[in-house]
Amino acid sequence: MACMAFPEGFVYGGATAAYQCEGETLTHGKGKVAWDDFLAKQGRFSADPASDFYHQYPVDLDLCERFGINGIRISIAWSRIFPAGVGEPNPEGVAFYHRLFAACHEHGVEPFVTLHHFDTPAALFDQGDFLNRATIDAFVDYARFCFAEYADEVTYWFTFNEIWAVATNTYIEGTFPGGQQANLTLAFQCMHNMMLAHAKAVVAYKEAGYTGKIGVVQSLEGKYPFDENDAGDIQAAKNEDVLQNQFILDATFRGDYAADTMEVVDRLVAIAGGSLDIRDDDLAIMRQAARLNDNLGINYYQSRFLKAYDGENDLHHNGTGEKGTDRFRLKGVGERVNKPGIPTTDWDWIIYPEGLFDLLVRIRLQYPNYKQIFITENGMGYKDEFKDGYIDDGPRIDYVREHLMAVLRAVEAGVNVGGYFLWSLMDMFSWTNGYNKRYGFFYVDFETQRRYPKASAYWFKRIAETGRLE
Ligand code: BGP
Repeated sequence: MACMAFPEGFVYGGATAAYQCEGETLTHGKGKVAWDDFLAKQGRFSADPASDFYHQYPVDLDLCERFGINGIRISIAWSRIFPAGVGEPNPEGVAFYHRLFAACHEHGVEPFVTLHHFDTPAALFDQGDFLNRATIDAFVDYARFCFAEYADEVTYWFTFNEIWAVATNTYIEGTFPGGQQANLTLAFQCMHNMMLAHAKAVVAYKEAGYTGKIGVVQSLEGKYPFDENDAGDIQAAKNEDVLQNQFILDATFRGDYAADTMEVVDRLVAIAGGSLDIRDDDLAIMRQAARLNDNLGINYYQSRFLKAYDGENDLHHNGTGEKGTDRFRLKGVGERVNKPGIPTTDWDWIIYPEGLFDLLVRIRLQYPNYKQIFITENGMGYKDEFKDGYIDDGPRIDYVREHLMAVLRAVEAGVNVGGYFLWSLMDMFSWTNGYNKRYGFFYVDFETQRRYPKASAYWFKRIAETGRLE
């Protein structure tokens, strides 16, 4: 096989998120998030102590250093800084992230910091989360505080993680706290309001004269018609593409919504009922931010094949790893189907690296003002087997290799990609799946909190050290 080199300065990273790894969810002055009660009520699993990153971060950063991982995605838990979302900061929380960022630098691991990873403080969540415009202002105040507090420690900022995931899991699939199903209107409104909050934070960052880089992390998927010659399937793919990809990409890079985007949005909102509140003032600040974004984070796991669908809504989330149980059929939007011959994970995620290549090239062509892209998450949920400290995660290695190949092909095609972060650095809590869905380079024994490098960690180390994919 050809030997392919990564660009100069490429970041070889691992990703984490505060609520999924820190533990100490209600201690050290941290305020509640909606997930705390939601998970307790569900009774399936808890995010305490998760991977105990609050205490184990020196161990994890040491592993990064030893395995050539020179970047880490970290999110700040908003409610650790402002327990009620607004008001007085919690000094213990503020100090924790100073210690964490200092340790990153001691180990030569660049922190890429996200301000919001699915964890709006409960006090704000209960008042409508981002559907309530007061949350936008609170977020921008929190962002300003973090920019000032950590200016000397953090160069790479992301405002939000996966605006689409918040919207779909809260208002379409109903798997997140406060979940509703098939409310496309609220999903679009949520995405618009979060993109407005992103824009305001970007403008605040740049106006204050900071010299670091700022952007947003979006979760994108390739959307393909099941039958390329079927007009209904083609339309279904377009519907899903606008819903998940194009609406937020327009918001990110244009600062408004193109006519062909709004044609689909208006049709889907008409099916769902209600109307959208998108104001001229919103678009003015979003257009300003669209010119200022430094980078886009893409989280890519899978693509979808769509068939036309006009039956009743029928949604079931596979949160157990029982293959073949996932269903997503949305009236007037489409039905997600598997394509024969294309592999899926135990959680029914379609493994399709070509989709990543297509998305990267598309962004370069459709949004030529993008500056740099980081693959901020990619990885494979897998039921890793622990055999006396040895974890052979060959399928994960294959998955990552194929996706890195797609990245390198896109780079060759002229796309500026600055780095790749595996989801996840070490095993951690999965929001709707708990602990048997593992993703890490490092196996975590959740009883003892000991870490064990998996085969994929050794494999990735060689890539990070040589800068080449063999
Ligand atoms: C992304 C999230 C992560 C992570 C990952 C894997 O959407 O940003 O937080 O959880 O997906 O998803 P899951 O845990 O549902 O398998």
